[in-house]
Amino acid sequence: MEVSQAFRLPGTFYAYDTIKNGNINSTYKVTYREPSGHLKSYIVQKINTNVFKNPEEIMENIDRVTTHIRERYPNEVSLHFHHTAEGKNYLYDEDDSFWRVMNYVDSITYNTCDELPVISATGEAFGHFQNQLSDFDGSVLHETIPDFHNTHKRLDKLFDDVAANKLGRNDEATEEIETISSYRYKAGQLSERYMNGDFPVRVTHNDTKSNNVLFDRFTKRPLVVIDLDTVMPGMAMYDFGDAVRFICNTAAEDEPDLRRVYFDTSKFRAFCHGYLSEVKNSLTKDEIDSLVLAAFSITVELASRFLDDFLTGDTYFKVNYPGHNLVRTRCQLQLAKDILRKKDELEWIVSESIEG
Ligand code: GN1
Ligand code: MG
Repeated sequence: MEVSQAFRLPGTFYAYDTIKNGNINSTYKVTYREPSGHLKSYIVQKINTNVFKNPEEIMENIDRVTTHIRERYPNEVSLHFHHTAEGKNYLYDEDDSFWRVMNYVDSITYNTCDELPVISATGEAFGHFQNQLSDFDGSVLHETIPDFHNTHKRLDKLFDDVAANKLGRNDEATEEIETISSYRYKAGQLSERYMNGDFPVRVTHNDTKSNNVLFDRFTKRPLVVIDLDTVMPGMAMYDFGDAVRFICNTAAEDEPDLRRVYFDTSKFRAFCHGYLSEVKNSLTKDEIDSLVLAAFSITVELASRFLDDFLTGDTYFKVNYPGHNLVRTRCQLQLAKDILRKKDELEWIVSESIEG
């Protein structure tokens, strides 16, 4: 492979696998036989430059963040990016695709997980990540996707696209448009308050799905948080919200059978315990009081992003079949509805997690 050669991986090519996680970039595990005979694997990724318009800026951000973490926590597993002969941690190939290569960490990840201790450990991992970056100066970071989790703006954009009805697809999504419209004010509140300076500006991950934590296959303890493409200044509670949106869903993110989609409160309790054990002394009271609303808001936000992509021609998220983005929308809205229904119980679990 030409890309691996450019990154000067030692040895001869042995095998490659496609890693099918993620809706945006393409990821491969590539294995080389080193001159010693030993097999060594790497992660090779092609960045979707339709989504990440300035991939060089992403690599600069990642370089800064991983350097900071490595300096502060030298004994922890960390991400290393390989450099080309020109000293760059990325490569444009002849088709102008953008590639990067990093160390492969032998590990397991969870797309779904019913083991409460693992869920709690996922909470710890994201809480720890927040702490690792608490003394990192976010102002040096490029805003790789402007207004990425500005729910208020995302909703405005959705309703502009609904008004335009460019592809005439509104009719297929009447109910979903109505539901999001009824949630619009509530879901946009936190991002509004953030813009008004009501919450501290934190350095956040912004894509805290559980499969972005690598676990030791034997001890099932977290090793490292990955996918740093969207590390930017943001709200701590949105990282929490995005994580529980993904983990506490009893079904997959794109489950078509809505009867299977619930927000699991036992999983929520497990995640809260892990997460708050790390950050309960560093988050403000306002942030802690907003955790449940953040889970609702980011779920509605993602529903609106899927729906917007459906209405405007499926150009952002990879889709596996026509209507995939509409199915994703329905699933996220079902989840948001269940979060609202269980709000009081979830608030109670948050306060209980702080005490214990
Ligand atoms: C995208 O590609 P992936 O899985 O890392 C998206 C997230 C969404 C997620 C939903 C840059 O992440 O914001 O929450 O899909 N990333 C980007 O599965 O838009
Ligand atoms: Mg991601």
